[in-house]
Amino acid sequence: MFAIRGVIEGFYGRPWTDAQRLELIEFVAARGMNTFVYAPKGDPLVREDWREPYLGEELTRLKRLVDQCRRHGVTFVYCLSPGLSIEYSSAADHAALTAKYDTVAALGVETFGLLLDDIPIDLQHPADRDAFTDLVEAHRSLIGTVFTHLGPTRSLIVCPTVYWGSGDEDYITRLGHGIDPRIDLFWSGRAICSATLDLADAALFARSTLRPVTYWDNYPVNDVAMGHELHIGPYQGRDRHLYRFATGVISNGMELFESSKIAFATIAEYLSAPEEYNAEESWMRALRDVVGDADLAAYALFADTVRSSCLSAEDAPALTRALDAFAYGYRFDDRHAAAAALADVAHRMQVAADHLLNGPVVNPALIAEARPWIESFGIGADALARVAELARENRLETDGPTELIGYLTALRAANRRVFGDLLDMTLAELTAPQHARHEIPAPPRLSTAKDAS
Ligand code: LTM
Repeated sequence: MFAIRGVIEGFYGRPWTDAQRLELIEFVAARGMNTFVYAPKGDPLVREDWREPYLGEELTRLKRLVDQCRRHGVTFVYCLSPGLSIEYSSAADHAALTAKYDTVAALGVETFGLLLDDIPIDLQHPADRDAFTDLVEAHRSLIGTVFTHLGPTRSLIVCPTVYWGSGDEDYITRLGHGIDPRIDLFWSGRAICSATLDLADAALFARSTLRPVTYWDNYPVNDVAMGHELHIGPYQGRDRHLYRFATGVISNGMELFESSKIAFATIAEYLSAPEEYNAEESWMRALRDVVGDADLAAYALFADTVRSSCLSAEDAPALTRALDAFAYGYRFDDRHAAAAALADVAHRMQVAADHLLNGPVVNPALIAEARPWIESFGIGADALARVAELARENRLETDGPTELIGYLTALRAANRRVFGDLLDMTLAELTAPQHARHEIPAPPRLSTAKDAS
């Protein structure tokens, strides 16, 4: 198993509530994870206003999280992200930074993060340009100061500014060679959101930086340009032997707290037993775990059409097969049988959408978060039912363009990535003659890792 198994609240957007964090710590601990990294980009005391001290209620809130972690055997990692404004050569800034760590250390925290991601790569302060040749030198100096200050009984993990890529870039290599080998480094793999985490990359990273990688895995996070995606698909593409080359994996969550639990539950299984891990089987267990037995069939049907993410090349596998069969049957075989089979698929989807949207459901918070995607799923189901009906009545070519255009327009306007490109392409083809007469917004596409930075 991996030594470090956990979750990072490290996304842009509205941070989780304290009640959610307390629940999360219990949730992940019960599933074998052992680390919670506190690093919300939207908490001003962590990033924008990192110099501001913790006072009163803010400190009490943090203490509750620390205590919850202790109760559940989870390591609480407290992070600061000073890189937007810090003057690397300033003694006053060093004092502000270490004082803030000291306040948190007084709560019993022993593991700290210094996050230097998403900051300017050029030194901004004139004094820093005089003091250091470049960012690497400034970072080596700052990391050394913090590590020395924390002392030998505390641990430090750093997120470098170049936290993805080949693993042997000049910045990361020089950084690794210039900091104490006991300091851990986060890395997100080949890309910001990496389709695969590979042994060869991990080995190269270790050789370049003189330490094994600690993965900051940007899944299921869906912030910034990924907001139209809902990352509830299987956790896959991670080598089953990665634990031999990496200290661990920390999964970056979505602002959508309940939905993130699906990923966390299946990631917890991978991290505890990577060699036995089966992505699809684990995913089903995670769905059952979070969704509940009563709604599993409906939610699983929906979730199978919402697989799009950096991890998945498949958008909606079951529906892809159904539409392939329909297209073949309609054109080359028994047209009415093809229409009947598609009508059956569409009906099951309509029933599932109706059940999820109109309840009652076991986990209402989960369904509330996913509602916009489930609504698009419902529109898609209705569109497919109409396709089947038109096909049965031999009107698909004649009336399809006018009768189906509304569904396509509604799906594009909703801008929620359901069915990947599959249904959009199907409806666009069936309605092609109507396009000139309607202003149809461009379809939402899968965001790229670059979009997400
Ligand atoms: O991934 C890292 C190290 N930093 C940020 C995250 O805070 C953000 O959540 C992800 C996904 O957008 N990308 C980043 O660059």
